[in-house]
Amino acid sequence: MNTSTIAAIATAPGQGGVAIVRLSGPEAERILYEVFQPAKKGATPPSHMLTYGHVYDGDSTVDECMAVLMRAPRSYTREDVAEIQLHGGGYIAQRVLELCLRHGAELAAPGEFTRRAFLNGRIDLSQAEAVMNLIAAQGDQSHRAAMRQLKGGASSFIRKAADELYAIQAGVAACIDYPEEIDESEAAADMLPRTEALAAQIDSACDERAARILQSGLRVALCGQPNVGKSSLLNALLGEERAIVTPIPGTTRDMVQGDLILGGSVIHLTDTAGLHATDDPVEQLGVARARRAMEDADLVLAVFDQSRPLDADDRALLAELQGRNVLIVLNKADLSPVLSSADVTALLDAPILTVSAADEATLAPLKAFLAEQAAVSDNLALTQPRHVEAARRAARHLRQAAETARALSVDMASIDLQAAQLALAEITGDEVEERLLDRVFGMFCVGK
Ligand SMILES: Nc1nc2c(ncn2[C@@H]2O[C@H](COP(=O)(O)OP(=O)(O)O)[C@@H](O)[C@H]2O)c(=O)[nH]1
Ligand SMILES: [Mg+2]
Repeated sequence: MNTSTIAAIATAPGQGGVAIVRLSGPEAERILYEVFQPAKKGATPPSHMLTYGHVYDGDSTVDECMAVLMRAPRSYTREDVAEIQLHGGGYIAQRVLELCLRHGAELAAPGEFTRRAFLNGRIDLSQAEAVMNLIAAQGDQSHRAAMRQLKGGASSFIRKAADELYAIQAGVAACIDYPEEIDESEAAADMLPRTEALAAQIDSACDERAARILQSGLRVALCGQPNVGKSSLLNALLGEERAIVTPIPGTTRDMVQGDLILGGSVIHLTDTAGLHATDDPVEQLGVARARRAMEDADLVLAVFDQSRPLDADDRALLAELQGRNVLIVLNKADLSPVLSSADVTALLDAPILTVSAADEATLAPLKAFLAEQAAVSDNLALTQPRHVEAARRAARHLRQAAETARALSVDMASIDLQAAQLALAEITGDEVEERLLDRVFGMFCVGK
């Protein structure tokens, strides 16, 4: 149990309608009524009742405000929690926070309220992370995934897997403890298929690509020769003049990036300098960055000017894109065509769309394609990179256990089974080290 009472400003910095100072811990009630006086004199207000009053600092009135006390365990942290709703603005909130500290509260660390909710058993670790994901969500898709996780979607999948693993472990333990009653081959016949099936089930709940898209959006790189209209396309998709567009080849030297939301998913677009031989040292750096962006991308938009024939650089680009996830975009559809779809798809087997960056209407199929690429199944059990990594590790240990049981003996497999169990427990936080908690909660904002 925590004995300290923590305080922080829970609202974002800057001016707004309301700013909230939040307290949690055994002294929350005392500190609240040291700094806040209800307008209605008499008995202290009941728990969970929003009350009108003032914050005073000695004789001076700091603000007119509302405050609420939520007594344990019916609160976010399961401790006594108090919130003071002040007029928005940095100065008042900072001054009220300082008053709370002067009366004995300690400044909260990032994520410390949620960390207490976890340590006090109100939520598990994957749900705590869901809180952070909800705050960070930029689109409907990542919001839905975070909400599923907060409701315990990942936890219930992992708990079921852990239960099955306990049952397998119990079988192995029985074989070790009662060698006369349970013979080795009998134990193996039960343990092997169940272990392998569990590994397969865990693997199928993992999707690194989906987890990454939910976390940071679909990464799309615009590649192609100078002057084909990459920057124009970026601007047209973003609906703003983000990148500089000129008829002069080599205008874009550095990478220009922008996010847009399509079908509820975040699309992270990177415009590049394009790949071509150049003597200009600045352009060379731009080309190197373009290549890196292309390698990091989930999807490459290979842009061509359909009013020009393919040249050697175009062919080199198409060769380089072999084996990647590519959409070929033939731009400048408003000009008379020289290049046909077949000319390009003969060199690279990839989907193809014809557009004009200058004509909004032609971009609809491109937007639909991007939205489809970024869509993630709503049925995925694990949608967070940390969870997917731990689950993959658990599945590896399970397959290792099966291998050991086959090659050596069933009892030798118990070490790998235990390692798998620990990897699963990391996800829900049933088995956690302080260091893991520091890593998870360190990413939160202060006041949550
Ligand atoms: N006619 C026509 N011109 C375009 C189109 N898209 C881009 N351009 C022009 O092509 C030139 C190069 O465009 P830019 O976006 O800078 O190409 P980038 O070098 O690939 O980034 C500019 O003069 C644009 O106005 C298009 O769809 N149709
Ligand atoms: Mg450009």
